[in-house]
Amino acid sequence: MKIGIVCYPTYGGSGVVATELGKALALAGHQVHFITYTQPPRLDIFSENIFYHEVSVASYPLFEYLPYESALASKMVDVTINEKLDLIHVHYAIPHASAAYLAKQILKYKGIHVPVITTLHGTDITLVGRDPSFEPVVTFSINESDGVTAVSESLKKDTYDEFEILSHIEVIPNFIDLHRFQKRPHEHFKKSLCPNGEKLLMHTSNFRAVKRIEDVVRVFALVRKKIPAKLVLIGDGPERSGIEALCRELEVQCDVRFLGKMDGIEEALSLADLFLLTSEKESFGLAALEAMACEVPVISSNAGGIPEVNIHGVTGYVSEIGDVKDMAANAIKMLSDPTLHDQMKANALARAKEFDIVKILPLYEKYYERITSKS
Ligand code: GMT
Repeated sequence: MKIGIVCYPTYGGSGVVATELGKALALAGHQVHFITYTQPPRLDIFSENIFYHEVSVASYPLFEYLPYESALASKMVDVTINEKLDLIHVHYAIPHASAAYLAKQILKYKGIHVPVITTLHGTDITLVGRDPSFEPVVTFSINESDGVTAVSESLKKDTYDEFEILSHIEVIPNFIDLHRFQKRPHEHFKKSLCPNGEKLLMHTSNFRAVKRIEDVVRVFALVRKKIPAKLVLIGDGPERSGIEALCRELEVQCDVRFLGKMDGIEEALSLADLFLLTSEKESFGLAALEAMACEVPVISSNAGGIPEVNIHGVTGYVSEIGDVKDMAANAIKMLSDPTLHDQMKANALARAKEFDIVKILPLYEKYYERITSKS
């Protein structure tokens, strides 16, 4: 098939899922056309089946806000006509689903029909999409999509609860490339971070408020009172300086390292003894799955779809959002019992294997066939 993929070119989340899906589809023989405003970070390979179309928005003194959605719709029209796309798959509803609707209407006037599939990723529904400034457009463009998928059962439920959705939502969970995400022995690096054999706790995210990174630091401070430990925080974003201040306030700053945005995140994850994901909202928790694939058990909140990935008492522990005492108690229990810790590492890997891209890719291919043959 010839598939257009529209996404945000981000380091994590929906952008990574869309990029990795496109790469896997290309490997499976499909022709994949990425349509974004800049090259996605993980689109770093050469493949005869991958094409990249940049959306550029012409600026004009009148524009206080650049009309990206119009430029995106125009680019979708152009790519669909010239590359003869069979399907457009947009990731993250805002503004991709409504831009796709516009493109579809324009193409209809030209006698071309192209089905649109929208994949909902999380904050497009649970946070931003609910805002009155977006809600009517989100509802409309979801209902007008030929196919809609959500990355977890929890997100599907939230979508039906929050919006007046008339169409069926298919759950296709996120996935992992187990060749890339696997434990790699880097003992020398671990030794430089934890010279006295301290336990290494880790968190990766975009440092937005919704991640509740203050809970990560508070859990760490409680663990460190009982067990020698270090904390590594990977990523960057608006909450970073507040988190640095909290580390100083709790007097843990000398045991916390901020590594910023990293490309080879799997190298760092391989060093961790435990991964923390304390989010207030999380439709899936791809970061937790990446850690689990590197044999790292997860201490998490019970937000959204996290419990569909991290199984309480098996691959780690799940606590109520904000219950830092329970999270710390679980972390201490796991880290002070080597047998339990080893079992949870093995369980984490076994669970990650259930989300192997090799298993999930055919679900998307079948869904594509279903939607294109129906419309
Ligand atoms: O986590 C973020 O804030 C980024 C966000 C995105 O849209 O890129 O991630 C969402 O999509 C990911 C991929 O499907 C999910 O794994 C994340 O759980 C989800 N984030 C939230 O729901 C907050």
